[in-house]
Amino acid sequence: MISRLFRSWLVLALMAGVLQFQACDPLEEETPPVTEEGLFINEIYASGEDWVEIYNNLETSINIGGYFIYDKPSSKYTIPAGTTIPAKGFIVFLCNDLGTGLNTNFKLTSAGETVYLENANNILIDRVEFPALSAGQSYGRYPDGSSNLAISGTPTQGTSNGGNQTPAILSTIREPIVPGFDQTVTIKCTLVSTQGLAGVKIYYRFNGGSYASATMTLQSGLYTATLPAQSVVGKMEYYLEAEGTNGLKSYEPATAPNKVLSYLLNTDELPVLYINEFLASNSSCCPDNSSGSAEYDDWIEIYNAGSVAVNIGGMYVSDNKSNPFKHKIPDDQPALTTIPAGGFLLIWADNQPEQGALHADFALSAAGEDVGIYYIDGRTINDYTFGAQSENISWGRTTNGAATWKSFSTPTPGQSNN
Ligand SMILES: [Ca+2]
Ligand SMILES: [Ca+2]
Ligand SMILES: [Ca+2]
Ligand SMILES: [Ca+2]
Repeated sequence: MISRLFRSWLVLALMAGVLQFQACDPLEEETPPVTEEGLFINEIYASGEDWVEIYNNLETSINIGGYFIYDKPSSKYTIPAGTTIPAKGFIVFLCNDLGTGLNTNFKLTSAGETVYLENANNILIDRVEFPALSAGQSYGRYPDGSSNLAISGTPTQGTSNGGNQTPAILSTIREPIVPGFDQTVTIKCTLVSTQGLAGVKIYYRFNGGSYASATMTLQSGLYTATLPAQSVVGKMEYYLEAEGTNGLKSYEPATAPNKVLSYLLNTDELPVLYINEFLASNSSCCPDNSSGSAEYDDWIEIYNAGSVAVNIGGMYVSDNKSNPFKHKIPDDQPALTTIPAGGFLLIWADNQPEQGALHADFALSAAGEDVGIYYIDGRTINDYTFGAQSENISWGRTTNGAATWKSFSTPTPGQSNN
């Protein structure tokens, strides 16, 4: 059908002698040209309090009332009348769904998308496709209004981006992920770009006090440092700093040292908890009603085989044994997260942590994967690797806490399997 239409169109176009292939290609999604108007989407922040900064590169102020800013052409936000940007100045739109004043009617996704700026005559004047951004990172033009776009570790909301971006830390690895006593710990990181990088440092302290620092050196492509072994119970806190040759610094976590990375060395006896039953493919078994409507979500049942109640707040659940810290159970709602001796607790694996303390930010794969519960320091309390699962049939221990597993055509979420 499409190819027949295309052929008819081609014939008509050739007959008319106006074959402008690029502008008229019916098979391509419409990507209108950008008209140079001296205005630029100059910087974008998309992880948390989202915003878009517009820069006026002209020598005169410009009234952008009636212009449009949007991430979906079907829902454009109209910039209020009278909104002006001074010569060589900036204006910031908060992307928060409010849809009034300098608050747009859309939010941005930290996974990356495209933002558009259009004038009052619906002519596209700028378009920026940004990549995935972590907390504390922005994507912008260096220098302001140029075509050089980069991720920076130092957002400059409403002010000049400067000549160079600050090197941004892309990811951090800890080896081992669950350190033990008398063990050195290696921290590695990668940077978004090493352009304009002066150096990378780690700051660390054990059980409070002031931070010591060490230079991270490039080893096998990763900036690497070793934290000293510890022989006593306590908490190691650390954060990373990347400094640019422009003197600007960025941090991981972005708000360090207010927020830092950490690990615990702990000798608590582990509670006697079991992954007792789970359902990885739910279409009609048992609804999660937390949102007010029935959601057929995956779930995990935990059984407390011990003789005392256990509050799992501050502990972790995960669907990946190599990442025990995947989802932390909130530690401020003990009434929800305490399992009585001999009792059961249901955690929804629904990727909807906003639905409450008993909702994990992962789901279970019906093709099979891991499911586990881990102590506050990451030590394994109990985990299990499962194979392919059937719809609405759970997999559980028989009897509660026992080593044998079987399928349950009548699942018992939050109730005894016996
Ligand atoms: Ca800026
Ligand atoms: Ca849910
Ligand atoms: Ca999963
Ligand atoms: Ca059960």
